[in-house]
Amino acid sequence: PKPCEVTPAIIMKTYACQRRTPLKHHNSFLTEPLEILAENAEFSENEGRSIAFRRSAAVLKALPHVVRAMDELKDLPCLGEHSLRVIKEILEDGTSSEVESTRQSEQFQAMKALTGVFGVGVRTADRWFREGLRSPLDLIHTGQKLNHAQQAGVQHYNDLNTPVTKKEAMVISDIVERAVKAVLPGAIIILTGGFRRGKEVGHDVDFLITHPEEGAEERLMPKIVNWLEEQGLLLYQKTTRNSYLESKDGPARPPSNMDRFERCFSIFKLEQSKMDSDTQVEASSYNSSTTDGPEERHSGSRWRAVRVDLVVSPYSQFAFATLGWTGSKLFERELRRWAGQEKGMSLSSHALYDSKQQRYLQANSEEEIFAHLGLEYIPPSERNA
Ligand code: DCP
Ligand code: MG
Repeated sequence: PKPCEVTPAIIMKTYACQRRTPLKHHNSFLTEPLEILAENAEFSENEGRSIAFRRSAAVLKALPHVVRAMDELKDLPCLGEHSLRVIKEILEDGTSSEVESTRQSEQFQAMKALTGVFGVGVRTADRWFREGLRSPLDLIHTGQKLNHAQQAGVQHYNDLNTPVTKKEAMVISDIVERAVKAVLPGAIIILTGGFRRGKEVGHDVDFLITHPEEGAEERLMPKIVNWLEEQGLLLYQKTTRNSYLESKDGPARPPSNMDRFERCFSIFKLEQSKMDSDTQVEASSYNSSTTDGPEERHSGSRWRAVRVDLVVSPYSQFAFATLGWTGSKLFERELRRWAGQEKGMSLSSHALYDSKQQRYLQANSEEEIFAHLGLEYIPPSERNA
């Protein structure tokens, strides 16, 4: 597809990975409603529809100005009929009736509340919804059978749905750095995910860990986890082993978008200093339905639960892992789509395979991967598609 000219000055490329998308943009009044529809489509497992809304929103995020009229959109890519209808309604009336009725619907609200429990996916939430459950408290009251992750998810529901601040992410960075350096000197740790893109808050904190000596990182996670557990810093953890080497399912692309690194899904117990905890106590009393904690949370809370993802990568895959874990999710998806559809290549968080040359392309940096893909380098702060 050809890029389209909007005004003489603006060229909007088709793929989100060809564009710079800053964190703060001019059209939240349009992108937020479109993302509600995307989320609702995900709740009904309609992936195509959800991606279409997300791509529309991403185009508007990349515009350098506020959209005021429909004719400003006529040459932009990715805006489907349905998205255009929603945008038109918002420009004319200030709101979209479809978006507002979705937002108010019992199903959307229940799915949002139930998938907001750590360890609960769309399938499970939908089954519960059809059984008449509407909230995490309903799970407790009806005595639903929950796995360990979900039990932790219900127990720490309020904390885990309170955005993690940059400051909290930095405190956790220090802890993770201490843990990793204690069990493997010389290891490299980077903060990835939304915080690497410059976000001020996140739903979790993501770290990628490697070591310059290939192989030194093998089976590292259990050691990190032991160290953290000995210090009493973990409320929950589940470690999965690296299955990339053993996997025989072909070049670069695992069956799902999930990668196969050694990984730990965890919930940290984050101690809060006296000063911070005063504001935190106020914040948690503000959340009405409390399911949190064995400890007294409203009077004497000195800690909060925070979701932390740890990923260990071999050094040779580190650039791919860094690119794959920095996001945004749509940016990642668009990178893989670009690689496949435009370049005949297959990109994952482990490797880049060139089907024409029938070989893997090595890279030591994100810049080299963009170059292999024939893309202009986009820094993390501009990957907020
Ligand atoms: N990622 C991905 N596909 C997945 C899971 C993760 O592409 N199925 C990548 C892109 C994400 C990054 O990993 O940006 C981290 O995932 P998060 O869910 O933590 O997303 P963010 O960190 O971007 O946002 P949040 O602030 O919600 O944590
Ligand atoms: Mg994250």
